[in-house]
Amino acid sequence: MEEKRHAGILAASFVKDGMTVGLGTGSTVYHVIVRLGERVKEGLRIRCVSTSEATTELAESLGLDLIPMSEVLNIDMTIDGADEVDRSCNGIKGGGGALLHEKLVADISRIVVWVVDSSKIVERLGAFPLPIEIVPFFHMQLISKLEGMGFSPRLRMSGSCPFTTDENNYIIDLETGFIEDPEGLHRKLKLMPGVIETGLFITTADIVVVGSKDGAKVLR
Ligand code: ABF
Repeated sequence: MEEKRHAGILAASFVKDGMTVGLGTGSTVYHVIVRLGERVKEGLRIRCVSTSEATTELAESLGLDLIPMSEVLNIDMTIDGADEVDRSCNGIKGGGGALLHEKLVADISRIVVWVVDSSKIVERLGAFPLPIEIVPFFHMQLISKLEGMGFSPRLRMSGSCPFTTDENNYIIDLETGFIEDPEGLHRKLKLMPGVIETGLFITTADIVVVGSKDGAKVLR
């Protein structure tokens, strides 16, 4: 989609020589990684931290210098996608199943850039099912509790088996409806035993790049 490519190319232009760059996951970040691969061939010197096996494979295929998360305490800039972004730059992420690593990489990043197509910008979060990463051992109990809370929880499947994250955890997708208080819902879910992380990213992004059919602009 052209919007994704325009957003990715603009975001990749923010990366400066010598940076440590967090690489997110998803089809928009794909264009960021491809553009960074081109810039590295033109002489850009960066080292990258990946948020998923899919991103690792793509980055390695393009000759990007990847370092393990265990070797970095600070990241200069992370560029990632999102499923929904509201006007306060809260987001729902995790449609791609990498929300835990994405949130951890963002946590040690000086600057977080989200790249999205125009369909991702919403007035209120919640139309997109909210992914939460959970402990497999406790998934039935959590599904039962979340049903009781009215969230219509669905265990994410991969074929006939539960989907497993890069950390071998499960993901439950929740129908939350429009979320009045994203931070409050995040805290409520995060406190539930067995919930590892939620796909609610509260004011995480410093910059949001929104693609359009004829270019891209910075939302903030
Ligand atoms: C990733 O980007 C995930 O959190 C999210 O699901 C995905 C969506 O991005 P895209 O629409 O660009 O594939 O960060």
